[in-house]
This record gives sequence, C-alpha cells and structure tokens, in this order.
Amino acid sequence: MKTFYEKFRDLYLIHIDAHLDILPSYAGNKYTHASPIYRIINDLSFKPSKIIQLGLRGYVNSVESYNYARGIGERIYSIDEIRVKGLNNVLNEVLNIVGDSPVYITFDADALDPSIAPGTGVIEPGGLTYPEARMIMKRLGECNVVAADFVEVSPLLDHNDITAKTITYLILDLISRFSKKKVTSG
Ligand SMILES: [Mn+2]
Repeated sequence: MKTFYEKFRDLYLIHIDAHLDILPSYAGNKYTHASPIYRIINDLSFKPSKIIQLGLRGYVNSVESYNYARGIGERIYSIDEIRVKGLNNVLNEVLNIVGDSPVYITFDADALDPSIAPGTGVIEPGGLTYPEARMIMKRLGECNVVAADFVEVSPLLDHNDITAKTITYLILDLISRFSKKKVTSG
C-alpha cells in the first residue's frame, strides 16, 4: 500500500473482509492481521474516505470499532446490507464512487463463507458465496485496478485445497477482466 499510495495519490482501497482490521494493536503487536487498516490510515495518512469495505459481519468486530471506522469516514457495506440492497446495487455504488481512480483491492479469505473457505484463521459464518465473490471480482475488474492481494489463506487449516482453489479462481476471475479495460498511464 505504501508503494502504490506513493505512486497513485488518488488511490482507493477496496477491502473485502469479514473484519474491520482497524485495531491500533493486537496482543501487544502493531503489525498483525487485526491492524492493517489502522496502519494504512495512521502511518500512511491515507484518507479513510478512500476506503470501501465489503462483507463485514460476525462478533469479532466491536461496536466501538464500527463507530470509529464510520466516524472517520470509511464506507462500510456489511454482509447484511449487501443482502438487503442486493450485491449488484452495492457494486454499482462502489463503481460510481471510484470512477476512473486507481484502485487497490485487498481480499481476505474469511470474507467467503467458511463452507467454501475453511482454510483461514478466523472463520465467520454467513459469508460470501463463490458466485457472489466472483461477481465482485468481475465488476471490480472493470475498475482501474493497479494492485490486488489475497490474504489469510492457511494451507494447514484447509481441507482438500478447497480454500486455495476458491481463491485461485477468484484471482482468475479478477485478472480475466483486465484485458477489457483501457490501459492507463503508470
Ligand atoms: Mn478477516
């Protein structure tokens, strides 16, 4: 993020995850899976209004964390809001927000339902299905994506490589759209 934000000052971050990842520290460590969004905002001075989060759910995210994230201007679409509004409508809103701006996508495997992604450390019931995640990848692939990462896959916790295969398919779903978008400078 540091490298891409230095290069693209109008960068958007689209964060797909069950968790807000916005704790200042976790177990006494500033650099864990619980803090990347906090670090990006506070260490890189990245504007919270340029962060869009999709898929949030579960009891790990505290009310205080939601209030903090919303209070500083993050755009949050919980899994419940996605289901009520409809994924396509939410994606239309997201694409409308980012326009032609450069986009960094970060995808946490636990955004997916544990039934298709058991191989991750903090599973949360009620996640995205593969067709939903595939639609997210295909629509976001229409944006000016300059970087993407897929995180939190743990082969030791996986079963029959189901998580690895699902994530691999999502990477393919994303990059398969790149040939359709216009080439941009940088
Ligand atoms: Mn997570």
